[in-house]
Amino acid sequence: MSCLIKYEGPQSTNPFAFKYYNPDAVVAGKPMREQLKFSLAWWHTLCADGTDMFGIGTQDKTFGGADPMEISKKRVDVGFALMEKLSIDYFCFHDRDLFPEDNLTLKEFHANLDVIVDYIEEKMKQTGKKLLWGTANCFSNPRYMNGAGTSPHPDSFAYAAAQIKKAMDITKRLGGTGYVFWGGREGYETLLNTDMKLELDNMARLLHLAVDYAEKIGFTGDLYIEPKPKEPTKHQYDFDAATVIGFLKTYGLDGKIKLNIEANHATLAGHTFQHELCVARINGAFGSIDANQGDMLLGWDTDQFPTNVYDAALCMLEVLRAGGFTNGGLNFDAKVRRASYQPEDWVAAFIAGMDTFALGLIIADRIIKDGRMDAFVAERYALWNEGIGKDITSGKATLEDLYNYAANLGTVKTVTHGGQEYLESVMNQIMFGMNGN
Ligand code: XUL
Ligand code: CO
Repeated sequence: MSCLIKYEGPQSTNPFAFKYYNPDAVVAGKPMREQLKFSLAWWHTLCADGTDMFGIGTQDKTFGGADPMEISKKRVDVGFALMEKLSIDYFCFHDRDLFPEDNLTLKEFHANLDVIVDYIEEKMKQTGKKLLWGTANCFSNPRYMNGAGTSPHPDSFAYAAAQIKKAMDITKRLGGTGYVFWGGREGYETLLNTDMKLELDNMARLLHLAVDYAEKIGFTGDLYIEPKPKEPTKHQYDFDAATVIGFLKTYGLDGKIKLNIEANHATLAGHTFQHELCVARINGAFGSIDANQGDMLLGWDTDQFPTNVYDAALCMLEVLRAGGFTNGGLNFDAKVRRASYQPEDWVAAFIAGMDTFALGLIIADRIIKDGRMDAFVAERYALWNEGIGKDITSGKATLEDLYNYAANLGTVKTVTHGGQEYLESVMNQIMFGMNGN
């Protein structure tokens, strides 16, 4: 585990070297490590053991520990060693990832959590690793079978509030720059038993309480909702970026909560990753990213390590257009396949994901510098800067004006062309380089 994964360049065939991720190389004005801000997800990397609906775990994540406290500390040791080895600067966690809640009372659970947080704080001081965001798992325990903020039972709501308070305290204490709300079971299975209005009002109440508390304790990071359309519930309230933005506006939470966009959640919603990022960006709600990918032949959240360079390039294009990350980053909310049970597989998975996003960044920077895509789009919409186009965007033209204008146009059969195929070939040329490499 100990030796560092180094950048060896695109010619290298060493499985344990970066081919494209060169942490200190400057791309688009900043070193790659600052542009990409990679983060390790505690739950997948240090807890998930490959268990699925059809079989027990294939990967030992006890790391030689015997009891929950020892296992939790070993996870901290391995997590920090892995971050060091891979030059990953950040990590993310759910409260339950740090210590298993099992059948403990809230007080017992939090007392154990404090021991682990002390241990993590010490490791952070030694290594300089940082917390990207924290969150509370308000979906796994049976008390959340109907949701947390949207449960018909107030005890579920109160318990979730308590978990969120503690997870925010920990996030603040560890200097985290973000806090995520993923509405795990905030949704419904059937409207036959559901009061949708009350559930949505209550979800907003819980978020308002959290926003107020973050302000009260002086948490200066960003708060994010992570949209997801389905799984675990059939109909999740945080369906996609547009739905969440509408919800935030309805309940006076816009400007207070941004978005954490996950690639696999985007595709589950029938969107591209780029679409979701673009919706977030143009609404001033772009915050952070859960980097992974789904499988187009499967309809569920496979959380695979991202290896699709095309998608990563379009993602990084949106990130650069948003001005880059501020408090957010690229969190690998991704797990290896069940048969990738060896620690070498886990390292290789991160190398694949990090190289993919390094390539994505390099290509996105090239797209911007090349200028043909932006010039094409500017030209396509140029008529909005003059004549009737300008009268419409400036608010000068009335409906009657437009009637009179249109009445004089005669038949209109051809307008602006799309040029999609041309742009797709430009994209290929930029991806593979003007010299074919
Ligand atoms: C679930 C998911 C979560 C959130 C944090 O699909 O993405 O791990 O990222 O709760
Ligand atoms: Co996620």
